[in-house]
Amino acid sequence: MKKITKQTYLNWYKDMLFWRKFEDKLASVYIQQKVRGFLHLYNGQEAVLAGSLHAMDLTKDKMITAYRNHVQPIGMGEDPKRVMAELYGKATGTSHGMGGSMHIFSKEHRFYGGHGIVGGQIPLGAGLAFADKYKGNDAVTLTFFGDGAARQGSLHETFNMAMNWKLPVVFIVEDNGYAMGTSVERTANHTDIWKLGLGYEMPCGPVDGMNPIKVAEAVDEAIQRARRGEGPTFLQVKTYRYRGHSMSDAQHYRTKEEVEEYKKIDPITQVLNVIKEKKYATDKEIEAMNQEVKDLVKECEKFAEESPYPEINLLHDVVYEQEDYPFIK
Ligand SMILES: Cc1ncc(C[n+]2csc(CCOP(=O)(O)OP(=O)(O)O)c2C)c(N)n1
Ligand SMILES: [Mg+2]
Repeated sequence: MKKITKQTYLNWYKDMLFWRKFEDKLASVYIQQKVRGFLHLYNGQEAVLAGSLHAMDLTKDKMITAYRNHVQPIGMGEDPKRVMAELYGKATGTSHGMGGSMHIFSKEHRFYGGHGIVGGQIPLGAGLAFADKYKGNDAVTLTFFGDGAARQGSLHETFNMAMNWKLPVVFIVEDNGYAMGTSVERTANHTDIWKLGLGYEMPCGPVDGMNPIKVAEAVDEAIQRARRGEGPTFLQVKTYRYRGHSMSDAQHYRTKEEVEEYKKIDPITQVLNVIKEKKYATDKEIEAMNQEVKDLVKECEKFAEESPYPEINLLHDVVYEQEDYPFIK
């Protein structure tokens, strides 16, 4: 694995803080109805992404996830201004403003969405990996999904085929404890989701998802296994989301105390504590990073605010059309 250095910690701090503040901004402009539709935020889960990105080769590896998908493309290299503009429904967005919150996509940076159908991306992730294996590309696909999605039947069909064909894919369940308001405890007779891999003899296990180092180590091992041609791995990464499922969630299913407990092991605080302990940055340098993050979020907001809406004619460009389609007159 790439060494975890002082620079890694500083990058993790700045990136995770930016992702969090970027989404805090989204929450506030959502209330002002500048962003419409659904909005599922990632606050609290940042270490899963930070650790995974550290283990990936960003020149070739791929990523696919569900609808909690605003910061992953940024991590993969997409311009955050374009992501913010997409959420505003503006023409400068990643899909010209026609996808919106749940459908961020960046083929250029190998980020394949952004999927609203729970678990829909599990077979798609295996499909991306199949294509790479078929074409002889040395790439691995990281397929993320939630604890709720892990209970979809398509997971089993996908796991079977992925193991049978030894596809270069890493399946990562981001277990944030809840599927909307339904806790993991309520949907199965045990909470060790990683054990679903055992039935397929797929290497699998649990991971501490509040610590980017733990995530990086586990994902690195899985990626190396896939690169050696030994097939998939299934990781249950235990994490937590601080905000509601989506913006309209009264959160009656959990206590404030529970949220506060997780904030004590917040990934950003954990990384900042190491930076302070090891004197990787002075208070002044940390303050400068905080300011840089604030400025960048502002820049994204300004870009989205000032961008135009797409031309109405663009709508026709994204509708499938085939003149000789045989089934309609
Ligand atoms: C097939 C399908 N069923 C139901 C829904 C409604 N739905 C949207 S999100 C969600 C919960 C999924 O929870 P989880 O997989 O744990 O992901 P998280 O939101 O926690 O990231 C449900 C049931 C849906 N979008 N698609
Ligand atoms: Mg969940």
